[in-house]
Amino acid sequence: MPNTKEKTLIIMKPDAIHRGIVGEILDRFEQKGIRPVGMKMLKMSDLLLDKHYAQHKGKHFLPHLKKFMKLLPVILVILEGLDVIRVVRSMCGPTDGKNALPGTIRGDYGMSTSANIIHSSEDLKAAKREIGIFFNKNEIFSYSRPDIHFYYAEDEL
Ligand code: FUP
Repeated sequence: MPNTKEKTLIIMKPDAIHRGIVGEILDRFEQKGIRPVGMKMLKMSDLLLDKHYAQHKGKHFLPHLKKFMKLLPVILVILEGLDVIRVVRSMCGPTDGKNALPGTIRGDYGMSTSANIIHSSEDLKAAKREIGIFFNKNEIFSYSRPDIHFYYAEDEL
């Protein structure tokens, strides 16, 4: 059964805020037919970053990455849609902006590995874990767009 309610987390990083491309990034997802169902702006703390980047504990780049992630507030958005985790990752492009193809967010805006504009959850387990770090249940909304039948065929819903 197709799950049009699959959720992923994106984080628009300090470089996205600094460069004023938050609206443009969100626009890409909305145009694609992906729904934002939760959104907040916050300043990252060491506690939040240690939880979020738990799998990178001990890696040489983590101190630099944490410093970068605390430069400015970030914007977190929960996105929802069919196969949204995979689709959003492909729209973001690979980690290093230098390797990301034009047309992807990192490919269009970035030249770096750590200052790479946007984070998106890697898989279902990561999405659930990351959403749980930053959002309470009552901060996640449910609605459908009236044009949903023009984004998905009948047999995909
Ligand atoms: P991604 O899933 O594409 O965000 O990339 P990773 O989970 O591999 O990396 C998580 C974060 O660590 C990214 F923001 C990039 C950063 N990173 C570095 O800064 N240096 C590295 O060598 C690898 C990753």
